[in-house]
Amino acid sequence: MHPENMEEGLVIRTTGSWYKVLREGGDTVDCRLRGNYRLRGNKQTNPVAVGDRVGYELQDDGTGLIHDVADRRNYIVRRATKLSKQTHVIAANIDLLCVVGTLGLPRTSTGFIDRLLVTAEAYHIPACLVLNKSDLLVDDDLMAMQRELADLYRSAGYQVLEVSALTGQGIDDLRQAIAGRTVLFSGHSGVGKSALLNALCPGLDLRVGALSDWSLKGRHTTTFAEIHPVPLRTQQPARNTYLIDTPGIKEFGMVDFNGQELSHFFPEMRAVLPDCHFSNCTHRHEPRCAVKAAVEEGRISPERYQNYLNILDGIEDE
Ligand SMILES: Nc1nc2c(ncn2[C@@H]2O[C@H](COP(=O)(O)OP(=O)(O)O)[C@@H](O)[C@H]2O)c(=O)[nH]1
Ligand SMILES: [Mg+2]
Ligand SMILES: [Zn+2]
Repeated sequence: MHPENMEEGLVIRTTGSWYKVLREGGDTVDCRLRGNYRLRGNKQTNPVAVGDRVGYELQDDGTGLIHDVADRRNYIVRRATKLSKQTHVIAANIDLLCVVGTLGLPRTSTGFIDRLLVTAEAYHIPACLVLNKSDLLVDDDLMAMQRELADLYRSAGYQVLEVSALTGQGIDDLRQAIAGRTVLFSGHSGVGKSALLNALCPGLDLRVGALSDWSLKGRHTTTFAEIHPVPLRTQQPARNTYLIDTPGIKEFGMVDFNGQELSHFFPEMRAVLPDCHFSNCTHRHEPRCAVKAAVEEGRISPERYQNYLNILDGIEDE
């Protein structure tokens, strides 16, 4: 190996055995993994994911050979298959998870939002909630509904941004929140993730609304998370912002934690846990439970508590 041919870069796309790696100067190199590269353990099906920083050897034909993958600050996974304990790393080294939801169509449930937020907490990824399609709040009832939803998550400790990709409402605030960071956008298909990315960065030109994730699967096309490096005009000095779209990924995998840990991933519950009488309290029906007391006194939302119980039941069923 010639050390002068070694370079470092950021993986921005993976397709099968090829990895598109962004170099310092802004151009990309197509890389493959060195043949004898070893998987770290066997729990994860893919050794390299978008967001990984890799060291590669530039070869005469212009492609690269990946020699090593830097330790990850964090990463997020989904199950490799529905029932398996093996996981597929969706993306690594994420600064912020934007959970995109809407009261328009397809309406997002708090149950879905909470599953994503819990996953972010479990993987040490800061998260915020983006409520898109605010232009569709055409009557007082809908407006009140969004205000309540926003209040629910603000009181749980999350930043909430009320936006519209269509009218541009709130887009400047969202741009401020993500500037200079690596941001993963997640949410149901159709909530407007691609439209939001386009609104944040005109010129990105992502396809909006055209293909459903289902029809993509129907054509046996596998979709992967992809990083879009974009310059945002808020940034002084100009640094890249890395936007990650996750087409076709419905749910992250809650694979790496157990029921005992779950309440730690609800920030407002975490704050009162030390006051539960039993240190292994599940906050279901144990006496002298500080979480239940906080729900009864209105300090923790009954809806978040119910979602906690639902997720707990799901974990214990496995
Ligand atoms: N009214 C309204 N429609 C939107 C907004 N954002 C996206 N849409 C529409 O919602 C549909 C799905 O958008 P898309 O960005 O493809 O969603 P994705 O599947 O989450 O990437 C498209 O028909 C968009 O035109 C918005 O802020 N307001
Ligand atoms: Mg999309
Ligand atoms: Zn308790």
